[in-house]
Amino acid sequence: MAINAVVLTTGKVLLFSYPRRDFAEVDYGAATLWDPVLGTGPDAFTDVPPPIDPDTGRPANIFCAGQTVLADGRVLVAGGNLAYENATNRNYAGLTRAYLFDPVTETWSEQPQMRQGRWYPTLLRMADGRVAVASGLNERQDGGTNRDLEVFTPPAPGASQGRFDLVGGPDALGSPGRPPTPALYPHMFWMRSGRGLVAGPSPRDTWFLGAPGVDDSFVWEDAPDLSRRRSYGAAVPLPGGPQGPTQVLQTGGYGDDNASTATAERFDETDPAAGWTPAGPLVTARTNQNTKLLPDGSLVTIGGGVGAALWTATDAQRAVELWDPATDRWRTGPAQQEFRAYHSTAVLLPDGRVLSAGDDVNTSADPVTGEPRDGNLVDTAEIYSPPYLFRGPRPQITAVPERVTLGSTFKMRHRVPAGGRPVERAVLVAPSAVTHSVDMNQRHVELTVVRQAGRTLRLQAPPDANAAPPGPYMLFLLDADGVPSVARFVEVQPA
Ligand SMILES: [Cu+2]
Repeated sequence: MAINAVVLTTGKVLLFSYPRRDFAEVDYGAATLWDPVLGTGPDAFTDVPPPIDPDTGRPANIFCAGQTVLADGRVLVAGGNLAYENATNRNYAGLTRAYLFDPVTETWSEQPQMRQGRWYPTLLRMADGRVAVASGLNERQDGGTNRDLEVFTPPAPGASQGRFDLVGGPDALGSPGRPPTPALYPHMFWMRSGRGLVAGPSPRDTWFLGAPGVDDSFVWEDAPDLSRRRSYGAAVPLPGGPQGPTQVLQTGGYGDDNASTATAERFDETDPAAGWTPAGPLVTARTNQNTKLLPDGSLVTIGGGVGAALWTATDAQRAVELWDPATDRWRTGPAQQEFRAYHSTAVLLPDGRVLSAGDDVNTSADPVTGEPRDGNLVDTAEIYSPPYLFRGPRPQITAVPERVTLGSTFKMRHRVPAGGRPVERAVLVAPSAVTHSVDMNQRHVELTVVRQAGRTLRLQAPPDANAAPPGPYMLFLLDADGVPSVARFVEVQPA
Protein backbone atom coordinates (compact mmCIF):
# COMPACT_ATOMS: atom_id res chain seq x y z
CA MET A 1 0.00 0.00 0.00
CA ALA A 2 2.97 2.32 0.51
CA ILE A 3 4.38 2.84 -2.99
CA ASN A 4 3.57 6.55 -2.72
CA ALA A 5 3.64 8.36 0.65
CA VAL A 6 2.80 11.97 1.54
CA VAL A 7 2.89 13.69 4.93
CA LEU A 8 -0.23 15.83 5.32
CA THR A 9 -0.72 19.06 7.26
CA THR A 10 -2.94 17.15 9.67
CA GLY A 11 0.05 15.00 10.64
CA LYS A 12 -1.49 11.99 8.91
CA VAL A 13 0.29 10.10 6.14
CA LEU A 14 -1.43 9.45 2.80
CA LEU A 15 -0.32 6.11 1.31
CA PHE A 16 -1.39 4.86 -2.09
CA SER A 17 -0.71 2.08 -4.57
CA TYR A 18 -2.72 -0.87 -5.85
CA PRO A 19 -4.56 -2.88 -3.21
CA ARG A 20 -2.61 -6.09 -3.91
CA ARG A 21 0.14 -7.08 -6.28
CA ASP A 22 -2.19 -9.19 -8.36
CA PHE A 23 -2.51 -7.14 -11.50
CA ALA A 24 -4.89 -9.33 -13.45
CA GLU A 25 -7.40 -9.19 -10.61
CA VAL A 26 -6.93 -5.73 -9.18
CA ASP A 27 -6.01 -3.19 -11.82
CA TYR A 28 -7.19 -0.23 -9.79
CA GLY A 29 -5.88 2.16 -7.18
CA ALA A 30 -6.16 2.19 -3.41
CA ALA A 31 -5.29 4.81 -0.83
CA THR A 32 -5.27 4.92 2.94
CA LEU A 33 -4.55 7.44 5.66
CA TRP A 34 -2.40 6.56 8.62
CA ASP A 35 -2.77 8.67 11.74
CA PRO A 36 0.44 8.26 13.78
CA VAL A 37 -1.33 9.68 16.84
CA LEU A 38 -3.61 6.62 16.87
CA GLY A 39 -0.71 4.17 16.95
CA THR A 40 -0.13 1.27 14.59
CA GLY A 41 -3.27 -0.87 14.95
CA PRO A 42 -6.05 -1.20 12.40
CA ASP A 43 -7.93 1.73 13.96
CA ALA A 44 -5.13 4.05 12.92
CA PHE A 45 -5.89 3.52 9.21
CA THR A 46 -8.76 4.93 7.13
CA ASP A 47 -9.29 4.00 3.50
CA VAL A 48 -9.70 6.97 1.15
CA PRO A 49 -10.11 5.31 -2.25
CA PRO A 50 -9.30 7.43 -5.29
CA PRO A 51 -12.28 8.63 -7.36
CA ILE A 52 -13.84 6.25 -9.85
CA ASP A 53 -12.15 6.39 -13.23
CA PRO A 54 -15.05 6.57 -15.72
CA ASP A 55 -13.00 4.58 -18.24
CA THR A 56 -12.77 1.57 -15.92
CA GLY A 57 -15.59 2.04 -13.41
CA ARG A 58 -13.03 1.43 -10.65
CA PRO A 59 -10.94 3.65 -8.37
CA ALA A 60 -8.34 5.43 -10.50
CA ASN A 61 -5.13 3.47 -10.72
CA ILE A 62 -2.84 6.16 -9.30
CA PHE A 63 0.03 3.93 -8.22
CA CYS A 64 3.43 5.16 -9.44
CA ALA A 65 1.99 8.63 -10.07
CA GLY A 66 3.87 11.79 -9.16
CA GLN A 67 2.73 13.77 -6.13
CA THR A 68 3.54 16.93 -4.28
CA VAL A 69 2.10 19.18 -1.61
CA LEU A 70 0.57 22.43 -2.86
CA ALA A 71 0.91 25.78 -1.10
CA ASP A 72 -2.53 25.40 0.50
CA GLY A 73 -1.74 21.91 1.81
CA ARG A 74 -3.75 20.01 -0.79
CA VAL A 75 -1.86 17.19 -2.50
CA LEU A 76 -1.56 17.01 -6.28
CA VAL A 77 -1.39 13.46 -7.66
CA ALA A 78 -0.71 13.39 -11.41
CA GLY A 79 -0.64 10.34 -13.66
CA GLY A 80 -0.46 6.70 -12.68
CA ASN A 81 -1.05 3.43 -14.44
CA LEU A 82 -3.23 3.06 -17.52
CA ALA A 83 -2.13 -0.41 -18.63
CA TYR A 84 0.16 -3.17 -17.43
CA GLU A 85 2.47 -5.23 -19.57
CA ASN A 86 0.75 -8.29 -21.01
CA ALA A 87 1.44 -11.28 -23.21
CA THR A 88 1.48 -9.25 -26.42
CA ASN A 89 2.83 -5.91 -25.18
CA ARG A 90 5.69 -5.67 -22.69
CA ASN A 91 5.15 -1.95 -22.16
CA TYR A 92 3.26 -0.16 -19.44
CA ALA A 93 1.22 2.95 -20.14
CA GLY A 94 0.52 6.12 -18.21
CA LEU A 95 -2.70 7.69 -16.99
CA THR A 96 -3.56 11.20 -18.16
CA ARG A 97 -5.64 11.88 -15.06
CA ALA A 98 -4.80 14.06 -12.08
CA TYR A 99 -6.43 14.54 -8.68
CA LEU A 100 -6.21 16.73 -5.62
CA PHE A 101 -6.47 15.27 -2.13
CA ASP A 102 -7.71 17.67 0.53
CA PRO A 103 -6.22 16.74 3.93
CA VAL A 104 -8.93 18.62 5.85
CA THR A 105 -12.00 17.06 4.22
CA GLU A 106 -10.05 13.87 3.36
CA THR A 107 -11.65 13.83 -0.07
CA TRP A 108 -10.38 13.73 -3.64
CA SER A 109 -11.31 16.01 -6.52
CA GLU A 110 -10.60 15.31 -10.16
CA GLN A 111 -8.55 17.83 -12.12
CA PRO A 112 -8.32 18.50 -15.85
CA GLN A 113 -6.40 15.78 -17.66
CA MET A 114 -2.86 16.12 -18.93
CA ARG A 115 -2.20 16.10 -22.66
CA GLN A 116 -0.47 12.71 -22.58
CA GLY A 117 -0.15 9.95 -20.02
CA ARG A 118 2.42 9.94 -17.25
CA TRP A 119 3.52 6.79 -15.44
CA TYR A 120 6.57 7.67 -13.24
CA PRO A 121 6.51 11.49 -13.61
CA THR A 122 8.06 14.01 -11.24
CA LEU A 123 6.25 17.05 -9.87
CA LEU A 124 8.13 20.15 -8.69
CA ARG A 125 6.41 22.91 -6.72
CA MET A 126 7.99 26.18 -7.79
CA ALA A 127 8.42 29.49 -5.97
CA ASP A 128 5.21 30.89 -7.48
CA GLY A 129 3.15 27.94 -6.24
CA ARG A 130 2.68 26.33 -9.64
CA VAL A 131 3.95 22.81 -10.24
CA ALA A 132 6.21 21.72 -13.11
CA VAL A 133 5.44 18.19 -14.36
CA ALA A 134 7.98 16.19 -16.36
CA SER A 135 8.53 12.66 -17.67
CA GLY A 136 6.52 9.49 -17.23
CA LEU A 137 5.47 6.88 -19.79
CA ASN A 138 2.82 8.07 -22.23
CA GLU A 139 -0.65 6.57 -22.65
CA ARG A 140 0.07 4.86 -25.97
CA GLN A 141 1.75 1.76 -24.47
CA ASP A 142 4.61 2.10 -26.95
CA GLY A 143 7.31 2.45 -24.29
CA GLY A 144 7.69 6.15 -25.07
CA THR A 145 8.33 8.82 -22.49
CA ASN A 146 6.07 11.86 -22.37
CA ARG A 147 8.13 14.72 -23.83
CA ASP A 148 5.78 17.52 -22.74
CA LEU A 149 6.70 19.87 -19.96
CA GLU A 150 3.48 20.94 -18.27
CA VAL A 151 2.74 23.36 -15.46
CA PHE A 152 -0.15 22.92 -13.07
CA THR A 153 -1.75 26.07 -11.70
CA PRO A 154 -3.53 25.22 -8.43
CA PRO A 155 -7.17 26.20 -7.96
CA ALA A 156 -7.89 29.54 -6.33
CA PRO A 157 -8.73 29.39 -2.61
CA GLY A 158 -12.10 27.71 -2.16
CA ALA A 159 -12.17 26.48 -5.77
CA SER A 160 -11.62 22.88 -6.80
CA GLN A 161 -10.32 23.02 -10.38
CA GLY A 162 -6.72 23.76 -11.29
CA ARG A 163 -5.26 23.92 -14.80
CA PHE A 164 -2.49 22.29 -16.82
CA ASP A 165 -0.61 24.39 -19.37
CA LEU A 166 1.88 23.13 -21.88
CA VAL A 167 5.26 24.86 -21.65
CA GLY A 168 7.36 25.38 -24.77
CA GLY A 169 4.87 23.62 -27.04
CA PRO A 170 4.27 19.89 -27.60
CA ASP A 171 7.25 17.59 -27.10
CA ALA A 172 9.38 20.47 -25.80
CA LEU A 173 11.80 18.05 -24.17
CA GLY A 174 14.20 16.02 -26.27
CA SER A 175 13.67 18.14 -29.39
CA PRO A 176 16.67 19.74 -31.12
CA GLY A 177 17.90 22.73 -29.14
CA ARG A 178 15.84 21.73 -26.14
CA PRO A 179 16.77 19.92 -22.91
CA PRO A 180 16.90 16.11 -22.92
CA THR A 181 13.77 14.17 -22.02
CA PRO A 182 14.50 13.15 -18.48
CA ALA A 183 14.37 9.46 -17.55
CA LEU A 184 11.47 8.23 -15.44
CA TYR A 185 11.07 9.94 -12.06
CA PRO A 186 13.68 12.64 -12.68
CA HIS A 187 15.26 14.32 -9.66
CA MET A 188 13.95 17.92 -9.61
CA PHE A 189 14.59 20.65 -7.06
CA TRP A 190 13.77 24.33 -6.65
CA MET A 191 17.07 26.07 -5.94
CA ARG A 192 18.02 29.27 -4.13
CA SER A 193 18.86 30.88 -7.49
CA GLY A 194 15.19 30.78 -8.49
CA ARG A 195 15.56 27.95 -10.98
CA GLY A 196 14.45 24.36 -11.07
CA LEU A 197 17.35 21.90 -11.28
CA VAL A 198 16.77 18.62 -13.10
CA ALA A 199 19.52 16.31 -11.85
CA GLY A 200 19.45 12.74 -13.10
CA PRO A 201 19.04 9.86 -12.78
CA SER A 202 20.66 9.68 -16.25
CA PRO A 203 23.90 11.65 -16.61
CA ARG A 204 22.54 14.04 -19.23
CA ASP A 205 19.27 14.72 -17.37
CA THR A 206 20.91 17.84 -16.04
CA TRP A 207 19.49 21.26 -16.82
CA PHE A 208 18.09 24.34 -15.16
CA LEU A 209 14.47 25.26 -15.68
CA GLY A 210 13.58 28.96 -15.50
CA ALA A 211 10.27 29.78 -13.85
CA PRO A 212 8.13 29.08 -16.90
CA GLY A 213 5.50 31.28 -18.36
CA VAL A 214 3.24 29.39 -20.70
CA ASP A 215 3.74 28.16 -24.21
CA ASP A 216 6.89 29.54 -25.80
CA SER A 217 8.29 31.43 -22.82
CA PHE A 218 10.20 28.32 -21.72
CA VAL A 219 13.64 29.28 -20.46
CA TRP A 220 16.30 26.71 -19.72
CA GLU A 221 20.07 26.33 -19.43
CA ASP A 222 22.31 23.31 -19.54
CA ALA A 223 23.86 22.11 -16.27
CA PRO A 224 26.87 19.84 -15.68
CA ASP A 225 26.33 16.12 -16.30
CA LEU A 226 26.42 13.56 -13.53
CA SER A 227 29.50 11.33 -13.36
CA ARG A 228 27.38 8.25 -13.95
CA ARG A 229 23.85 6.92 -14.27
CA ARG A 230 22.07 6.61 -10.94
CA SER A 231 18.87 4.74 -11.74
CA TYR A 232 16.69 4.60 -8.65
CA GLY A 233 19.35 6.30 -6.58
CA ALA A 234 18.50 9.00 -4.07
CA ALA A 235 18.96 12.74 -4.51
CA VAL A 236 18.51 15.34 -1.78
CA PRO A 237 18.73 19.15 -1.67
CA LEU A 238 21.24 19.71 1.13
CA PRO A 239 20.36 22.19 3.87
CA GLY A 240 21.68 25.59 2.77
CA GLY A 241 20.86 27.71 5.81
CA PRO A 242 18.22 30.46 5.92
CA GLN A 243 18.55 31.27 2.20
CA GLY A 244 17.63 27.77 1.00
CA PRO A 245 19.58 25.09 -0.84
CA THR A 246 22.33 25.56 -3.42
CA GLN A 247 23.58 21.97 -3.31
CA VAL A 248 22.16 18.60 -4.31
CA LEU A 249 23.64 15.32 -3.09
CA GLN A 250 23.15 12.11 -5.07
CA THR A 251 23.85 8.70 -3.61
CA GLY A 252 23.73 5.14 -4.89
CA GLY A 253 21.57 3.88 -7.74
CA TYR A 254 22.57 1.53 -10.50
CA GLY A 255 24.19 2.14 -13.86
CA ASP A 256 24.98 0.23 -17.03
CA ASP A 257 26.41 -2.70 -15.03
CA ASN A 258 23.02 -3.12 -13.27
CA ALA A 259 24.81 -3.16 -9.89
CA SER A 260 24.21 -0.76 -7.02
CA THR A 261 26.93 1.76 -6.26
CA ALA A 262 27.94 3.21 -2.90
CA THR A 263 29.37 6.34 -4.51
CA ALA A 264 27.95 9.80 -3.98
CA GLU A 265 28.41 13.14 -5.69
CA ARG A 266 27.30 16.69 -5.16
CA PHE A 267 26.66 19.82 -7.20
CA ASP A 268 26.73 23.38 -5.92
CA GLU A 269 24.96 25.89 -8.14
CA THR A 270 27.18 28.67 -6.74
CA ASP A 271 30.20 26.89 -8.29
CA PRO A 272 28.87 25.40 -11.52
CA ALA A 273 32.35 25.14 -13.06
CA ALA A 274 33.24 22.47 -10.48
CA GLY A 275 30.45 20.26 -11.84
CA TRP A 276 29.47 17.23 -9.83
CA THR A 277 32.22 16.44 -7.32
CA PRO A 278 32.75 13.24 -5.31
CA ALA A 279 31.08 13.16 -1.90
CA GLY A 280 31.43 10.79 1.03
CA PRO A 281 30.27 7.34 -0.15
CA LEU A 282 27.62 5.22 1.49
CA VAL A 283 28.90 2.33 3.62
CA THR A 284 26.78 -0.07 1.55
CA ALA A 285 25.93 0.15 -2.14
CA ARG A 286 22.18 0.68 -2.58
CA THR A 287 19.46 1.23 -5.15
CA ASN A 288 15.88 2.18 -4.29
CA GLN A 289 16.98 3.53 -0.93
CA ASN A 290 15.17 6.44 0.67
CA THR A 291 17.30 9.32 1.94
CA LYS A 292 15.58 11.75 4.30
CA LEU A 293 16.50 15.18 5.62
CA LEU A 294 16.27 15.19 9.41
CA PRO A 295 15.51 18.29 11.49
CA ASP A 296 19.13 18.65 12.68
CA GLY A 297 20.37 18.87 9.08
CA SER A 298 21.73 15.33 9.00
CA LEU A 299 20.47 12.63 6.63
CA VAL A 300 19.29 9.08 7.09
CA THR A 301 19.37 6.52 4.29
CA ILE A 302 16.95 3.63 4.68
CA GLY A 303 16.59 0.40 2.77
CA GLY A 304 17.38 -0.24 -0.86
CA GLY A 305 18.60 -3.28 -2.73
CA VAL A 306 21.28 -4.71 -4.96
CA GLY A 307 20.54 -2.93 -8.23
CA ALA A 308 18.56 -3.71 -11.34
CA ALA A 309 17.14 -6.79 -9.62
CA LEU A 310 14.76 -4.33 -8.12
CA TRP A 311 13.19 -6.35 -5.35
CA THR A 312 16.37 -8.09 -4.20
CA ALA A 313 18.18 -6.93 -1.09
CA THR A 314 20.78 -8.32 1.29
CA ASP A 315 21.26 -8.07 5.03
CA ALA A 316 23.76 -5.24 4.56
CA GLN A 317 20.99 -3.08 3.11
CA ARG A 318 18.78 -3.59 6.15
CA ALA A 319 21.04 -1.30 8.16
CA VAL A 320 20.20 2.39 8.02
CA GLU A 321 23.00 4.87 7.39
CA LEU A 322 23.44 8.27 8.98
CA TRP A 323 25.21 11.21 7.33
CA ASP A 324 26.98 13.87 9.33
CA PRO A 325 27.01 17.23 7.53
CA ALA A 326 30.12 18.30 9.46
CA THR A 327 32.27 15.44 8.14
CA ASP A 328 30.42 14.35 4.95
CA ARG A 329 30.67 10.79 6.29
CA TRP A 330 28.08 8.02 6.40
CA ARG A 331 28.00 5.53 9.26
CA THR A 332 25.89 2.47 9.86
CA GLY A 333 22.94 2.52 12.23
CA PRO A 334 20.45 -0.15 13.30
CA ALA A 335 18.97 -2.70 10.90
CA GLN A 336 15.40 -2.83 9.66
CA GLN A 337 13.47 -6.03 10.17
CA GLU A 338 12.45 -6.22 6.52
CA PHE A 339 14.14 -5.77 3.19
CA ARG A 340 12.79 -2.57 1.63
CA ALA A 341 13.87 -2.02 -1.94
CA TYR A 342 11.74 -1.21 -5.01
CA HIS A 343 8.41 0.42 -4.16
CA SER A 344 9.49 1.26 -0.63
CA THR A 345 9.02 4.72 0.85
CA ALA A 346 10.19 6.65 3.89
CA VAL A 347 8.92 9.94 5.34
CA LEU A 348 9.94 12.14 8.25
CA LEU A 349 7.03 12.31 10.69
CA PRO A 350 6.15 15.52 12.56
CA ASP A 351 7.29 13.81 15.77
CA GLY A 352 10.86 13.45 14.44
CA ARG A 353 10.66 9.72 13.77
CA VAL A 354 10.83 8.22 10.28
CA LEU A 355 8.21 5.92 8.78
CA SER A 356 9.75 3.27 6.51
CA ALA A 357 7.20 1.30 4.54
CA GLY A 358 6.49 -0.75 1.49
CA ASP A 359 8.40 -2.93 -0.94
CA ASP A 360 5.38 -4.61 -2.40
CA VAL A 361 7.31 -7.76 -3.38
CA ASN A 362 8.64 -8.39 0.07
CA THR A 363 11.21 -11.19 -0.01
CA SER A 364 12.18 -11.03 3.67
CA ALA A 365 11.56 -13.93 6.00
CA ASP A 366 8.62 -13.29 8.30
CA PRO A 367 10.20 -11.32 11.16
CA VAL A 368 7.95 -13.02 13.72
CA THR A 369 7.98 -16.65 12.61
CA GLY A 370 11.21 -16.67 10.59
CA GLU A 371 9.35 -18.47 7.79
CA PRO A 372 10.42 -17.63 4.24
CA ARG A 373 7.76 -15.96 2.12
CA ASP A 374 7.62 -14.99 -1.50
CA GLY A 375 6.33 -11.66 -0.40
CA ASN A 376 3.51 -11.04 -2.81
CA LEU A 377 0.64 -9.34 -1.00
CA VAL A 378 2.82 -8.71 2.07
CA ASP A 379 3.16 -5.10 3.07
CA THR A 380 4.54 -3.86 6.34
CA ALA A 381 5.97 -0.69 7.85
CA GLU A 382 8.43 0.08 10.60
CA ILE A 383 9.38 3.25 12.44
CA TYR A 384 12.94 4.47 12.91
CA SER A 385 13.84 6.65 15.89
CA PRO A 386 17.03 8.63 15.12
CA PRO A 387 19.75 9.07 17.79
CA TYR A 388 18.52 12.57 18.67
CA LEU A 389 15.50 11.00 20.37
CA PHE A 390 17.73 9.31 22.96
CA ARG A 391 19.64 12.33 24.25
CA GLY A 392 17.31 13.64 26.92
CA PRO A 393 14.08 15.59 27.20
CA ARG A 394 12.78 17.33 24.11
CA PRO A 395 12.03 21.05 23.87
CA GLN A 396 8.32 21.71 23.51
CA ILE A 397 6.61 24.22 21.25
CA THR A 398 3.76 25.85 23.17
CA ALA A 399 2.61 28.49 20.67
CA VAL A 400 3.39 29.21 17.04
CA PRO A 401 1.56 31.24 14.40
CA GLU A 402 -0.43 29.20 11.88
CA ARG A 403 0.92 31.37 9.07
CA VAL A 404 4.17 33.25 8.65
CA THR A 405 4.99 35.67 5.86
CA LEU A 406 8.21 35.46 3.86
CA GLY A 407 10.66 38.14 4.93
CA SER A 408 8.91 38.86 8.23
CA THR A 409 9.90 38.12 11.78
CA PHE A 410 7.52 36.27 14.05
CA LYS A 411 7.25 35.20 17.66
CA MET A 412 6.68 31.75 19.07
CA ARG A 413 6.76 30.24 22.53
CA HIS A 414 8.34 27.11 23.91
CA ARG A 415 9.33 25.43 27.10
CA VAL A 416 12.28 23.29 28.09
CA PRO A 417 11.41 20.40 30.40
CA ALA A 418 13.46 19.71 33.52
CA GLY A 419 16.84 18.32 32.53
CA GLY A 420 16.57 19.67 28.99
CA ARG A 421 19.08 21.93 27.27
CA PRO A 422 18.28 25.42 26.00
CA VAL A 423 16.89 25.84 22.49
CA GLU A 424 19.45 26.99 19.93
CA ARG A 425 17.96 26.43 16.51
CA ALA A 426 14.69 26.53 14.63
CA VAL A 427 14.22 24.88 11.23
CA LEU A 428 11.54 24.32 8.62
CA VAL A 429 11.31 20.91 6.99
CA ALA A 430 8.90 20.45 4.08
CA PRO A 431 6.53 17.47 4.39
CA SER A 432 7.67 14.50 2.30
CA ALA A 433 5.89 13.47 -0.91
CA VAL A 434 7.83 10.40 -2.00
CA THR A 435 7.85 7.45 -4.35
CA HIS A 436 10.64 5.39 -5.97
CA SER A 437 13.31 7.12 -3.83
CA VAL A 438 12.24 10.49 -5.23
CA ASP A 439 10.94 12.89 -2.62
CA MET A 440 9.25 15.65 -4.61
CA ASN A 441 8.85 17.99 -1.66
CA GLN A 442 11.98 17.64 0.45
CA ARG A 443 13.58 20.81 1.82
CA HIS A 444 15.32 21.99 4.99
CA VAL A 445 15.47 25.72 5.71
CA GLU A 446 17.19 27.10 8.81
CA LEU A 447 15.41 29.96 10.58
CA THR A 448 17.57 32.70 12.08
CA VAL A 449 16.91 33.20 15.79
CA VAL A 450 16.63 36.98 16.09
CA ARG A 451 16.04 37.16 19.81
CA GLN A 452 15.41 34.81 22.68
CA ALA A 453 13.84 36.03 25.91
CA GLY A 454 12.78 33.31 28.31
CA ARG A 455 10.16 31.18 26.62
CA THR A 456 9.69 33.56 23.71
CA LEU A 457 11.66 33.25 20.51
CA ARG A 458 11.67 35.80 17.74
CA LEU A 459 12.50 34.11 14.43
CA GLN A 460 13.25 35.41 10.97
CA ALA A 461 11.04 33.78 8.32
CA PRO A 462 12.77 32.73 5.08
CA PRO A 463 13.63 35.80 2.99
CA ASP A 464 11.81 34.87 -0.21
CA ALA A 465 9.99 32.17 -2.15
CA ASN A 466 13.20 30.78 -3.64
CA ALA A 467 14.50 30.04 -0.16
CA ALA A 468 11.20 28.42 0.80
CA PRO A 469 8.47 28.04 -1.83
CA PRO A 470 5.23 29.02 -0.05
CA GLY A 471 3.38 26.16 1.54
CA PRO A 472 3.18 24.05 4.66
CA TYR A 473 6.35 23.24 6.58
CA MET A 474 7.06 21.43 9.81
CA LEU A 475 8.72 23.81 12.27
CA PHE A 476 11.09 22.06 14.66
CA LEU A 477 13.06 23.60 17.52
CA LEU A 478 16.40 22.02 18.35
CA ASP A 479 18.27 22.22 21.64
CA ALA A 480 22.01 22.54 22.17
CA ASP A 481 22.39 18.75 21.77
CA GLY A 482 20.40 18.68 18.53
CA VAL A 483 17.34 17.19 20.24
CA PRO A 484 14.29 18.27 18.24
CA SER A 485 10.85 19.25 19.48
CA VAL A 486 7.79 17.66 18.00
CA ALA A 487 7.05 19.85 14.97
CA ARG A 488 4.14 22.20 14.46
CA PHE A 489 2.91 22.88 10.95
CA VAL A 490 3.20 26.47 9.76
CA GLU A 491 2.06 27.80 6.42
CA VAL A 492 4.72 29.94 4.78
CA GLN A 493 2.95 32.67 2.81
CA PRO A 494 4.15 34.98 0.05
CA ALA A 495 5.03 38.50 1.12
CU1 LIG B 1 6.55 1.76 -9.58
